[in-house]
Parts: sequence; structure tokens; C-alpha cells
Amino acid sequence: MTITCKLLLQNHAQDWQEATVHPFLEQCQLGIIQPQQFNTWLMQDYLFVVEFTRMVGRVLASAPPEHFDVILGGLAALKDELNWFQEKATQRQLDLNIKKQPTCREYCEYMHSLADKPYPVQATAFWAIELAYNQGWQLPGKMPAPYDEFAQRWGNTDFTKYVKLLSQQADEVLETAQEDIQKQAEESFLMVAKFEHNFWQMAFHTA
Ligand code: HMH
Repeated sequence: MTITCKLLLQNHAQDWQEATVHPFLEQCQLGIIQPQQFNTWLMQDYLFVVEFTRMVGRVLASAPPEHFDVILGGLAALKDELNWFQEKATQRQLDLNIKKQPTCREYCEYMHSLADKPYPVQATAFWAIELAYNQGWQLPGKMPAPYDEFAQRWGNTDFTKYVKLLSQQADEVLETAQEDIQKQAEESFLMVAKFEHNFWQMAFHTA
């Protein structure tokens, strides 16, 4: 039997729920998140996205040419996202020259370690990382300003379509992957779920 993105979500519904439903997002939706907590998330996420962009560059290096279009589209969007993070930080007078908190650092190290894994594992992790934000920011429903801009960035319908394409590319290579590689893909999905949960939690550890 072949693992698919859909089956991963079904088989690990609890882990995925914890990755995508969190008090941080609920408090954004209610407009009651403490600015310090929001800013902690924002600065750590900028540092994350720098390393995530590098990871996607390595995914491209492992991918078959038929997958380049979607991955290159993702990389272009990430460059735009990094510029946007810098603008948001300037508006909020935040210094992005800070240290990573342990969760952010461990997640970035994990992304780095994926470079040694077969492409189907990388493609699965890539999809899961993007889906976590797509669903996380979408599920709470319409957010008040200034959080609506953040919810829109990852919750918009084009982003949803992009995540769908990532799942199709992952499914396509999982289909012919050996069983132990499928197993590794499943493990990477669970690692991403765990890190995503911890990442939201980090907003409440203002260091
Ligand atoms: C922690 N996961 C985290 N940050 C992000 N920006 C994304 C996923 C998606 O881009």
C-alpha cells in the first residue's frame, strides 16, 4: 500500500490538529494576542523562513525537472516573503538581528538534515511545512487588523492551490518509492507536525 499526503493527514489527525490549531492563532483571531508575543513569533518566523528558503533550494536540487515550475514559484514567493518580513519588522521597530530560540534552531537543523534524505521525503516535508501555515492561518476564520494581513499571506486561495500542487508532486514520487522511503516520509511528516506545534508555543516564551 502506498502512502499519500491525504493518508498522512488521516492517519495522524491528532498530531496535525496540534500543529495547526493553537492558542496563538486563536488569540490573533480574537485580537487579544499580546504585541510582545506576536513580535516574538514574527522575528523567529523570519529567521525560520531564511533557512526554509535554503531548504527549498536544496529540494530543487534533488527534484526531477518536471517539478521545477512549482518549486521555483515557491522560491520566488519566499523571496517576496522575506522582503515583506523585513518591512513588517521595520514598521514594528523590531531588530531581526537576534538569536534563534531553541525550537526555531532545532527546526532549522532538522530542515538542514533533510538534504541527506531521498527526494520523496524532502517533497513530503516541504508540502507539510507549507500546509501547516496554510491551514493554521485559515482555520480560525477572518482575523482583525493587523493580523488579517498575516492570515491572508498564508491563508489565501492561491497559496492553497500552491500547497495542493506540492501534495500532488509529493504523491507522485511517493507512489513509486520503496517502503522504507515511504516510512521516512511518514516520519518527516510527524517531525514537521511536532515542530509546528512547538513553534506556535514559542511565542509565549519571550526571551
Ligand atoms: C514555522 N512553518 C513555519 N513558518 C512558516 N513561515 C511556514 C511554515 C510556511 O512558510
